[in-house]
Amino acid sequence: MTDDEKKTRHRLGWARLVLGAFSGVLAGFVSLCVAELVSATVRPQASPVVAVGGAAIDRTPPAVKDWAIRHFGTNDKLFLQLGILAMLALFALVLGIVALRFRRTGAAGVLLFGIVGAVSATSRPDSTSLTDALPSVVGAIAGAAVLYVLVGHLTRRVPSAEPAGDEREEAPPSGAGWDRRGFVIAATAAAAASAGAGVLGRALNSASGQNAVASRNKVVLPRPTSAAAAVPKGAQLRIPGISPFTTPNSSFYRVDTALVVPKVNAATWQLRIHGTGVRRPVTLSYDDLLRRELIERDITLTCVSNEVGGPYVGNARWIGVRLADLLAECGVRPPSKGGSADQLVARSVDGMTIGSPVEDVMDGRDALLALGMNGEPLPFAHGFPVRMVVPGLYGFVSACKWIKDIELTTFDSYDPYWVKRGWARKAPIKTESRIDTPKPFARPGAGTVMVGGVAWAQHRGIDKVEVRVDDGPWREARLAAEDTRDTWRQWSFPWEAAKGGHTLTVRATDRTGRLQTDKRTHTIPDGASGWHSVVVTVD
Ligand SMILES: Nc1nc2c(c(=O)[nH]1)N[C@H]1C(S)=C(S)[C@@H](COP(=O)(O)O)O[C@H]1N2
Ligand SMILES: [Mo]
Repeated sequence: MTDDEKKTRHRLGWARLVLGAFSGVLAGFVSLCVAELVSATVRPQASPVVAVGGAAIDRTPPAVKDWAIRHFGTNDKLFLQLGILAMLALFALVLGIVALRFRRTGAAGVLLFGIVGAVSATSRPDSTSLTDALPSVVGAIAGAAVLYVLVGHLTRRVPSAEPAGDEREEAPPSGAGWDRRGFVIAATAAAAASAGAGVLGRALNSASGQNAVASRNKVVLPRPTSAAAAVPKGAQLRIPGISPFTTPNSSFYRVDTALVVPKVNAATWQLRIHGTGVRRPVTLSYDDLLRRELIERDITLTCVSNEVGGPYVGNARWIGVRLADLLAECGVRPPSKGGSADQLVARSVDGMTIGSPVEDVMDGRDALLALGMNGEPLPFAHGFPVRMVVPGLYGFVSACKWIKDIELTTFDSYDPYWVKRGWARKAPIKTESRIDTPKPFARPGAGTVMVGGVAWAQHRGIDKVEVRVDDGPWREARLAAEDTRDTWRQWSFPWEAAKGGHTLTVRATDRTGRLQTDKRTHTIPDGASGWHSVVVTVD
């Protein structure tokens, strides 16, 4: 062989390797597209990336989840899915190369991924049918077939002008041994057909949510029997950069484990109330709830994953049914009145379970089965058609979205979703305060700088907020008017700022006289504590 011939062979060897890898990735793409189409006949949540992502979320250690929320915020799910896709692409690429040498093994590898997807899909808590395995299985079979065929074209023995010696090899190293035309045709056909299937699947999946969208559009929320008083004028301070007293739905934080927001049709939705000590179990429809007395309340919701100074807190005007009344009608009594159940477990359509103390829900506070949020039916992302809201408890122990079932039980006999993952069984809101303005590392000019923010201690109320500059004395901030003790409270503090670097710190005292603790804790297991500080440079 001449040097030139050697170089050509080397190049063609590399080309085949690249094409093998490409075949693997294409097979992966085919699998996902076909799975998407099949999922449209099952349910969108059964598609493999969603299923594997969901399974990953369920198994993520709290510390990693916390890290992800801290770094990616509400985009954490997007990054999770991109991560899964990147991993899949990498494995598919390797399988393609493996298939060049071991054609059957490569194809079998694709099937193995189908099994991973199928197991993930059927083991999700909201999976009720083995048909959830279908998208992954059918997709994997299609992908395996495509890889088998494509690699066949790359390794085919075609009559060549080369010396007879080369023909013994299954996969000749030289380019003369592969079927270029066949490969290009097969790859193009596979790519086009599966892209079509993928687009069709996406379209069908989004169409399946249309009934739910239509049912939401039809909702007219009746006027509440007990309306919330107008928010006092003085509750909203006019300070640029402060969180608005009422958080608009569009900017209300969202924290949940759902990779696909459940689209529930209100017309067919039902809520069952049953369990220990429920003398008259009921099943209610959306219309049943609409016909009941509705109350309207301002309630501030907080996530236990909120770091000191973090964004996962918002205040909304909710409309809903008083949960305590409904429970009483079912014959439920709180433990203090001899009831046998001390835990209320809410279940959602997506398999979430959230446990609240029956005592808290029935102690007279405005625990709601909420239907409306800030004047409209609940947005899908915030739990349409119905969710729970309980003033004074973190969301993970009270605020079940897309609720479909309420079971009365005991704390001893059942651990809900987050408790199984190391979070606390009971989690009342910790008294907290936050500086909204100035922002960290801001550079305000010397002179009067308006410092402002919010403080919350739902169901106890905020009594006092104090601000400290550097190591100076604590000085009382001006409190905005209180709406109710279930809502947060704005505060402001005019600071005579001198040039240089300064640290501003805030702390609140709640209505029970308790000062917000300076003890820094992690969010796990029952919420972060500590004082919020902001470092600024005054120019
Ligand atoms: N079905 C369901 N409900 C859920 C959750 C969830 O993951 N799934 N997360 C809970 C948590 S941890 C919080 S803080 C609140 C957040 O409600 P939001 O997204 O409307 O702000 O919903 C709660 N309800
Ligand atoms: Mo939360």
